[in-house]
Amino acid sequence: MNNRELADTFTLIADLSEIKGEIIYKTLAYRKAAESLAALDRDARDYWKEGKLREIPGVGEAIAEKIEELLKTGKLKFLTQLKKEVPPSLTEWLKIPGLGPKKAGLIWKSLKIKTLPQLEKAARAGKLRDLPGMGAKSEAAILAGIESLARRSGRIPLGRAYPLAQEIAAALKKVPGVTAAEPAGSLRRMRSDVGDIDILVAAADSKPVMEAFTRLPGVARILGRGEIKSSVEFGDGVRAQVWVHPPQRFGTALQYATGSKDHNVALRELALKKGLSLSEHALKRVSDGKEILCAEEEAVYRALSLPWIPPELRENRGEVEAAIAGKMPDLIEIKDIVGDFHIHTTGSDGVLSVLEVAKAAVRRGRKVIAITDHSAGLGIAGGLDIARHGRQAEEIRRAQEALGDAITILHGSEVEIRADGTLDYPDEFLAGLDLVVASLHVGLRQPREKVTARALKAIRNPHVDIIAHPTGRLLPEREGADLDMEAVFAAAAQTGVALEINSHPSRLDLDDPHARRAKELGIPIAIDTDAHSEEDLDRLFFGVAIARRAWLKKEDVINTWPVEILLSWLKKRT
Ligand code: DGT
Ligand code: CA
Ligand code: ZN
Repeated sequence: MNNRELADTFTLIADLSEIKGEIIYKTLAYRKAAESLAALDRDARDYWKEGKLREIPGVGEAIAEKIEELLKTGKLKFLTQLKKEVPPSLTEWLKIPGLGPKKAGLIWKSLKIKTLPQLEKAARAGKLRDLPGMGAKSEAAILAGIESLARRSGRIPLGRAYPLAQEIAAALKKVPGVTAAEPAGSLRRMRSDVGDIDILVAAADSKPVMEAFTRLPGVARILGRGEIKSSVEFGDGVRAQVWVHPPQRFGTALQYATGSKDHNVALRELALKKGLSLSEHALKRVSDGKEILCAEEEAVYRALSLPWIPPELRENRGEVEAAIAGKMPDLIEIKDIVGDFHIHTTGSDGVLSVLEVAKAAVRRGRKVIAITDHSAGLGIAGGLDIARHGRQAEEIRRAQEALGDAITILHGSEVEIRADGTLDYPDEFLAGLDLVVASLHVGLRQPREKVTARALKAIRNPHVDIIAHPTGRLLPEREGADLDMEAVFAAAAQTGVALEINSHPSRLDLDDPHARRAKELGIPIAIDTDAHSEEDLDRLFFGVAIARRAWLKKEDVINTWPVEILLSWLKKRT
């Protein structure tokens, strides 16, 4: 443990003790110790070795013993016990402006809740105002605090960051002397949201690159400018940084900057076992200090006797082990996709007619699509009632005739799961449709049992083929419903319904951990665009990226199946 980690540990002890209701002078002592550890000029470990821990300001006998235990074992029995008494998730609450440990403790003990979403829910439901010493005013202040916290966390949806990163890279590629410019970081790993944009540039001379980078259109502030690295902030608060490395070292630099940090740590450990040290600049033989330069990223992995690992997998979720074992999954690619089963037209809230959207799909190589306009109950989207749905059949028939065997157009529906758990159309009607997508748009904030029961009911309806955007989350601001996902997965595995990865960058729902779990359970996955316009069809790219992060292969995804196989699957599902 270093000084920073020691300091964080004592701050945590102070926070938890204070929430627990410990007397104030004790918690103050922990805070004082944390402060002096953070400000210490030398390693606390040196003080310990010299037997001088108690010379650190604010460190008395009890705290010195705790530091010693932490340095010796990396753990602290006292803290383990404390965490059993006070849920550590409560410390999240302390980041909310206007919510201190005393109030946090009161809310936790009286309402038996312990997470931030639970707190937000309780505040919205007006359950905080009646607690002793609170009122409607402090409840509103807590809600406002939660909202400002969410704004401050400031992660950027991939859908905003990705195009910007491509523009930056393209602009930097044009700078004389630049041989490569590639996005790295979480964006290259295709996380659904990113903290900032990292760009790697290969050039012998960094000056013109930094010059061009800091003058990019839209740059509002230059946060730092150096020879290797510069960072800027755009007008909307998005931050980007660029690293410049010599071309012969670009491979190691790109590998490093792509991360994730945990993946890099795993690689470094593997390198050490092979007598190599790996840094962002080079691989180095530990025995004689000789550098092995890698101009390409593949060379870094090759030097460690590994195949190149796709960036989407680099989260240290088993990819290094799989690479060592020669078991890298053959990940799904966008070219594998032949179908799109969630598409809107002017029948509800889309902007294209059936014929227009079908032609646009043909241009993108799709062989089969389902037209799934909203059902009538979703008033906001001008859904189809049964009579209008019937008239749409005629429009589909004409479009099919016009396009011949270029594409198969299925007539489906995106049927609303109502707040009471029933579907918007009766079963007899659903039975006659080619394909049924069911989704939750309303009542997303219902309690866990209720909203889960609604999802399960739809999953168990034999006419439903796909559950769209299962959690209902909206990036960046709206969390999904409080679903019991294991129950959802168990029901889906049982009925064979497909769960969707919705490709819209503001959804990307299922997310990758959920999609991976679903695959493990043998649940078919759909990757759909939920297109409302032509450009939405191109967003499939994001859905496929999430699928790759979930380790999905071609065969796991129903949109890759040949049309006949898909049709026979649908037929079996009634
Ligand atoms: P973000 O921006 O929060 O979405 O996440 P990343 O993964 O882009 O992380 P960022 O921007 O802090 O750093 C970019 C990359 O730099 C990261 O993916 C891996 C590398 N990196 C950063 N810090 C460390 C570190 O402490 N150790 C190692 N091995 N790599 C690091
Ligand atoms: Ca980043
Ligand atoms: Zn939709």
